[in-house]
Amino acid sequence: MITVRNDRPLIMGILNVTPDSFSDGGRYLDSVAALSRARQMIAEGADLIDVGGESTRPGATEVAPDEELRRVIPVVEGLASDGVKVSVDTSKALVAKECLEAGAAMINDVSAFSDPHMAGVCAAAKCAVCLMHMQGAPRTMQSNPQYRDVVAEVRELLLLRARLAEKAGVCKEHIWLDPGIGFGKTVRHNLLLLCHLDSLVETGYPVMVGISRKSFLGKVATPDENPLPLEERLEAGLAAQVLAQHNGVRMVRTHDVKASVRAATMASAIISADADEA
Ligand code: HH2
Repeated sequence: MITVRNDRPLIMGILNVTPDSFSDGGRYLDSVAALSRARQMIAEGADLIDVGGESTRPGATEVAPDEELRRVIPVVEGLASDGVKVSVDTSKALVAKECLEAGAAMINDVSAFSDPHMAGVCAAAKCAVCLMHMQGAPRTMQSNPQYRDVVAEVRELLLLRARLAEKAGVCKEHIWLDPGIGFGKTVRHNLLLLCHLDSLVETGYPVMVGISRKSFLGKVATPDENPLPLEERLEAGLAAQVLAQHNGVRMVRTHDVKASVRAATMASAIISADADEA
């Protein structure tokens, strides 16, 4: 069971067991290195670890289920046996099923249950689920994303998928929504979604967000026309994270656990200062 924290948003540490993820691709392909990275993130304060065996970065190509399983299962088993809460970043029901049997507590689906078997698998396992919004598919999603009203459309699609999940037997309390920053969105779409997170929070489902190291940070926070490289995006990411927290987000997906925990704890102390006084 993944339960929200009252003191600060949950911090989900990212662990990509892939050769091609945009930030940590190729670093944790070996399960010993992956487990050691996960344990480091837990020591830094991560509440759960999101294990991914398929990159969803713009332009990424699909991975066969067997290969995805070969990458993630040893890591899921290792972490679950340590008592760590594990989420698996997958859009395939087959992969989700085996990971849940291996001890995963959450399925993080960037396609919001596009696989028709996913809802049934998650309902049977009584696991937490994240339904994330994406326009198009990773290979082409950044070519020319268009919306009439990005905030309303993202909310509409996620609510539809959440209701379908509930109909298939997933408990309402287990469903998280995520606007999918960078998934078929321009810089302006990302900013609008972050500015209007309340429109998702109002739905009553807990909301999570993944901002960490994404390219829009480098495009917005640069002092000139050259986007900031990956390793220079931390401050911009933390600013966005803190505002997301202020707007009601209950979980943050991040590569930089130590910094995210500290920023969230500080923001939380300010947000709740009046309540603490009473
Ligand atoms: N972003 C990425 C992957 N999974 N899941 C959710 N719920 N929200 C996100 O914003 C999100 C996600 C992309 O980041 P990353 O895992 O670092 O890269 P890659 O997809 O290349 O593995």
